Amino acid sequence: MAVKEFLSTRRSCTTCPYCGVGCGVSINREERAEETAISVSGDTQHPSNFGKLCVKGSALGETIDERGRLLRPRLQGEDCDWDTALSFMADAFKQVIHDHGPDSVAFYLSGQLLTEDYYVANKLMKGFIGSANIDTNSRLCMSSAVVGYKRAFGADAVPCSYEDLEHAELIVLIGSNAAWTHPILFQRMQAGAAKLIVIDPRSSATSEMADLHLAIKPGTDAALFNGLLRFLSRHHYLDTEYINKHTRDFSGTLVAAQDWSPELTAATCGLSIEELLEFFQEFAATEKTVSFYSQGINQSSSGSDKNSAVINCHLATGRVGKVGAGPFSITGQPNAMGGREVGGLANTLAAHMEFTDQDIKRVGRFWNTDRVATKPGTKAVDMFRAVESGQIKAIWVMATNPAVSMPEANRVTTALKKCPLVIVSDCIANTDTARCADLLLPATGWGEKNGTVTNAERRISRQRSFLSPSGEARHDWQAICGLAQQMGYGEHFNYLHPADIFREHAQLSGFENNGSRAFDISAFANIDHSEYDALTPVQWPVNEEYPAGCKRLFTSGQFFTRDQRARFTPITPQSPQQKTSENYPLCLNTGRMRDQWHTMTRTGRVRKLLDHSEVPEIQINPQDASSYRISEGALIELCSTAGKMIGRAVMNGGQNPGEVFAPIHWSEAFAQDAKASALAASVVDPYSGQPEYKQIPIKVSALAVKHYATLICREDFAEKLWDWLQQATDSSILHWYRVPLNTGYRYEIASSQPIHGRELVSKILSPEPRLFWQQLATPNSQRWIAYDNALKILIFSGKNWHQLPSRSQLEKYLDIDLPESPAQLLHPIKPGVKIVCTCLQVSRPQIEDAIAQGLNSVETLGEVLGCGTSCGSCKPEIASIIRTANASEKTPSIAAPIKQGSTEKNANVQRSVVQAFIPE
Ligand SMILES: Nc1nc2c(c(=O)[nH]1)N[C@H]1C(S)=C(S)[C@@H](COP(=O)(O)OP(=O)(O)OC[C@H]3O[C@@H](n4cnc5c(=O)[nH]c(N)nc54)[C@H](O)[C@@H]3O)O[C@H]1N2
Ligand SMILES: Nc1nc2c(c(=O)[nH]1)N[C@H]1C(S)=C(S)[C@@H](COP(=O)(O)OP(=O)(O)OC[C@H]3O[C@@H](n4cnc5c(=O)[nH]c(N)nc54)[C@H](O)[C@@H]3O)O[C@H]1N2
Ligand code: SF4
Ligand SMILES: [Mo]
Repeated sequence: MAVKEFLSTRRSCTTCPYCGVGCGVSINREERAEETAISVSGDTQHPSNFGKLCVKGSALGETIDERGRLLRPRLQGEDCDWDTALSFMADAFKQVIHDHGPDSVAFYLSGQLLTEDYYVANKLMKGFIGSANIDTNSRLCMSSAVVGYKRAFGADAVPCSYEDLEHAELIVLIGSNAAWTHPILFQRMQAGAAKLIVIDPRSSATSEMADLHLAIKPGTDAALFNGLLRFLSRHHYLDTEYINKHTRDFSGTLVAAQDWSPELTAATCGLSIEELLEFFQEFAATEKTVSFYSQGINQSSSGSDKNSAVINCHLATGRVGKVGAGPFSITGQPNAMGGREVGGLANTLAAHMEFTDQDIKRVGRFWNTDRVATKPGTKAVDMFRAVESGQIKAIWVMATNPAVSMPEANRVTTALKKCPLVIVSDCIANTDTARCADLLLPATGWGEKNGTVTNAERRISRQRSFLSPSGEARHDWQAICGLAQQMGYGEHFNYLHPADIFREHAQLSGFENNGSRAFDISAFANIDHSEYDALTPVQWPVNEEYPAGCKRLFTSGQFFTRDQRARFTPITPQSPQQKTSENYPLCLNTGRMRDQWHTMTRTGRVRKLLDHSEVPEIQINPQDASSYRISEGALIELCSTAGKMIGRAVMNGGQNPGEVFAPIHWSEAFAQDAKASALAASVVDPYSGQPEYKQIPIKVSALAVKHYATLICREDFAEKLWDWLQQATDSSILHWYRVPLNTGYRYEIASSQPIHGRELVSKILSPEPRLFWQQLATPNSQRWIAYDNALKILIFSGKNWHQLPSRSQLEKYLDIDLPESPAQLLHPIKPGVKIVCTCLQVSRPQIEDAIAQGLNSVETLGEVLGCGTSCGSCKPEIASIIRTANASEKTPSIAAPIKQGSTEKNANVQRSVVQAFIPE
């Protein structure tokens, strides 16, 4: 990737901005011909990844160009300068607060902010505006885990280290698809010797690699762990000494679990007694057990209790704070943990302090303010409800895309559009949330930002800037301090560098702490700029007791409760609040794909990351598909009480009948009606406020598509086409999605009417630019090409999706010189293929061929084809293809591979006359 202004001289070390693994990234500057280029590789010195990167991390270099970036502030749709933006904002905030009080304003933040951004945002809202209406997308992600830890340990503190995954003899993955979502950690697990047990209703890349997969009924994890607790007690696996010495409330908790016999538990969870007992035995007998859990239990209307149910089993066996053992909640975002440290959640104050009189006064003393908020603010779902009802009149959304990711996403979008003042800070211009903004503020992105993040094992690492800001983008902390200054709080926000903020954050963590709060990095209370620049990754606490950081917490069995004992929590398992019914008979599970990050604002720009899955693929059991008359690859519509979503059906025998899986990544910026969160009702856990995203009752039907079209075009037409499609003036368009290419876009359109390419384009581009058109008609398809001195638009339409040409081949036409006879480009092309290894572009058919020739292991396939030898993220999928191939030698497979592209080679194509249109 060629870059303009590279800040450091040669090599620079930073941290990946995606998942909570927090891999170290090494940036190398290379001088090539007349340009500076950078290359990205894993930082071999970083203790989280030791030089490895997954596919998303490896593609970071392709996300840093300016295409699609928001480059200057925009007020009511017009560019403006920062002074105008900040004074507009300050005046509006002051006016709203004056008229309606501090709780009429809100900040909605993100686990993708740096700690320094987060710290000043929290200080401004809770310390000076005087409201706690500041919440974050971590509410959707980690808040049930926070409740679980606080209940048990008296602090939001993760006991384990990544190293424990290597020391463990058993790893129980509960509601985690780590092979895709925490790939480098998953590789570390596999490098160790631990047995893997996966608890997940569906088969995933992770369960493919497991020794035992418990495909439980959705939402039944609490019953499973209550059953385990009872089993541990009945079969004398309790660590009674630990329970007596270091915990409280055990007997009541055991009583609550008494009814959960293996029979009842197995029936509730939909498991056989044998598999249930196998899990119980393994857990009971393996001292070194790590439970590794994530959204499968967090995103639940009883997520807090599910977290507690898991932790109960660890306390009961004394498996906390020991090498290779512990309850390990795994954070999703790169700085979810940092947000929890500074007080990004509406119900905590700052530096692990709460809304108690003592803490409110303490924070007030430290910040030198008498305006500290005195009560918790609104949690995310309530916050957007308050925006809807008009209680909140001004909201600043930063580094998150709630119009896509919140439950009832369409309702949230409408609420934002209605809200008198919406400010959105993002590095990308055209997000669904940005389109609701009155004021858009350009933020620096990864590579430009400078600060710290804390990963899932409490490890603080530096994100370092190696590029100058794009356009007029500013760091988020600068924008926040800019507002604070204009609002009259300047002396409290006069930081010159993120190191100044980090130092204050470290001082607050140690302020009147005396061992009472887990989060303590007071060893950095005097850190200067050069020490901050040189900071190496370190796990908190970092204080007098642990000057070099601390790997494992609670090793002495002492916790942050008043009596230093951990607490058991009695659990009564609850079923999901959203229940299937006659009208909504299927249970929708939503989650992540391997190569995309959330709402795709960054990963969606990298062409090769779309190869793995370029459209929302909805996984459905073949039995369900046949009862709803859905065929492989058909466009289907999912409807819930809250909304609808469209995607492409993928038959998957690893998906239980009655259950459907949809990816969360697509937004209006990429496809029509493709937001999974539009389907989720705003049902939340009563303690954490985290939404129930994993069990959404839906119905499904096939779209009545009569015609399909593939359209390749250059950038200049793409945006107009997008605007037109978004306004949906043509009711015959049933669905569209777009794929960003290197030099343009590809659109896929499904319609209830025949699609005439030239007419379609003339509707959109009026007046139509002077282009030359040529058309080719075959029995199965209509094709058009438009060009001047280069190819501008290419359209293939037809009745059968499978008969449209290879998209990847078509895309290449944008990068070649126009042939002398442009109509040549209308001729048939070979079918497209599914890419499995994104790094080395190895396709599924290539792998299948090689297996047929006798290469029967991931390693040998890697040696011959190269697949899986770069980042390794695709290895579970390769293993699964080998298994499918081996199984299909015996029986026909139910999980049919996805077929793309045409079978035109065999079709009897009769060419009709090529007509040339030349505009007057
Ligand atoms: N590639 C990629 N990686 C990511 C992200 C991304 O966007 N893309 N996002 C990051 C973020 S922010 C997060 S929070 C993490 C999330 O990481 P994960 O939690 O691993 O990801 P999900 O796909 O949301 O869900 C995990 C699994 O929970 C299962 N599940 C659903 N219902 C239940 C249930 O009732 N019980 C159990 N036991 N399991 C259930 C789902 O089938 C799914 O396989 O990923 C992080 N990593
Ligand atoms: N149905 C369903 N919905 C879900 C989930 C689910 O499993 N199912 N998972 C939930 C979870 S766990 C999460 S974490 C959320 C994620 O959902 P979001 O947070 O809404 O998704 P992102 O795409 O990560 O949004 C981040 C935005 O910040 C921008 N950005 C990136 N870096 C910066 C920066 O430094 N500064 C600024 N100002 N902007 C920046 C990006 O361009 C992007 O627009 O989705 C939640 N929603
Ligand atoms: S596992 Fe991948 S996405 Fe996560 S931090 Fe490492 S490189 Fe980034
Ligand atoms: Mo998340």
